[in-house]
Amino acid sequence: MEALIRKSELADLYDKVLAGVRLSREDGLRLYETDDLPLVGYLANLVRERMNGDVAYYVRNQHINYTNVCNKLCKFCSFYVAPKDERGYVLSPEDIQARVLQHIDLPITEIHMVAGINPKLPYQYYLDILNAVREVRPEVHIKAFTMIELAQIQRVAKKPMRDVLLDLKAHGLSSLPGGGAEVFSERVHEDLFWTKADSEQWLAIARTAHEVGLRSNATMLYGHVENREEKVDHLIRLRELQDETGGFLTYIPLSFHPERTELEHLPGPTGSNDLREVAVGRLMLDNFPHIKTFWIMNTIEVSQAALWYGADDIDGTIMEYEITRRTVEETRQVLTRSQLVARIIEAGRNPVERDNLYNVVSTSREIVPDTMGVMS
Ligand code: V47
Repeated sequence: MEALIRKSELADLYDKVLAGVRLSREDGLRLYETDDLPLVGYLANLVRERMNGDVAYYVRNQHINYTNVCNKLCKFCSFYVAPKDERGYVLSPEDIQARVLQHIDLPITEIHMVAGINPKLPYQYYLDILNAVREVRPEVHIKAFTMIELAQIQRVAKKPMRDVLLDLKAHGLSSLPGGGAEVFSERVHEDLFWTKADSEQWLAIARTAHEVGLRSNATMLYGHVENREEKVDHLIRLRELQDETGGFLTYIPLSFHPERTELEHLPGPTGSNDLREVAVGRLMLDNFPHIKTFWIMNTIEVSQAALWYGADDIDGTIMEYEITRRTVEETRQVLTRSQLVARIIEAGRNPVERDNLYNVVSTSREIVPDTMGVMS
């Protein structure tokens, strides 16, 4: 293997990776351009194993999307409906409690709560829905509100972002998800999501969150109209902010699903694209502790391979994921703990259940047969 790599076009990157030298913008472009995807994966796996050994993290989590009403009209999104559309919904604090109570018997450690930008919701609503979760499930970590939602929450709060974040924290917010970053490019912003906060604002909100002690994730949505330069730029800007704050936990490349969006004519990413994004993310983001392959978007099959291409986290059990469901009816996308553990073991990795902040919850390899759809 060593001899083969020495003869390859990426030999100099191999030396850098072995020596722990940071990869440059030019290196990032070469990782996207090379045909030798297995070698990119091999390099990413060296970093992955150095940072996280053979562990593949997963979490028992529940997703709740509190409203589908959104005034941002992003071309890549199939989830939203415009304000005044009769299909719009808003979950009340009581509805949210009912959703949480549906799964109260399961040892869920994280609730992931995000939604559209609904201009009708007052500041108090956001505090109330955090309280609502905390009342019925006080021990659970609440990961909620993307930087885009936070920009809206600040708008209705009419307070400095720092104070808003401290309020939300006092009401039970424990970390922030990574959504809403899309691709940090003025060109793509103008084309696909021009009404939404741009890269400067996204990064500024993340900085403030990290400063008040809220850890966050970061994403990049790929496979639509972006180009390689824009993706490398995105990764470098995330890396620079991480150098400053150290507040990012996980990077999650998000595989674009064109179905039922304004970009339905696009083919969307392939499995090879998905693996490359995981690998390039691992190699460029040398200061991010974790890289996640989000199995709902990447499929569990590609995610198994991604565990050898730089990913050390596969996300979770996820009940009812609405953002990229294939049809309106199909909202229930679930793998039980046993199914996730079995898939991780089959992929040759060591399953570790984590909480929101990567504290180890369980290292059990027990696989309980799934009876009648009951989670185990
Ligand atoms: O911000 C929207 C993306 C994001 C589509 O932090 C789409 O642990 C694909 O950020 N095809 C929300 N993606 C999801 C997200 C996330 C998911 C899992 C874990 C975490 C985490 C964060 O989904 C949005 C947007 O970038 N998105 N539409 C689509 N058609």
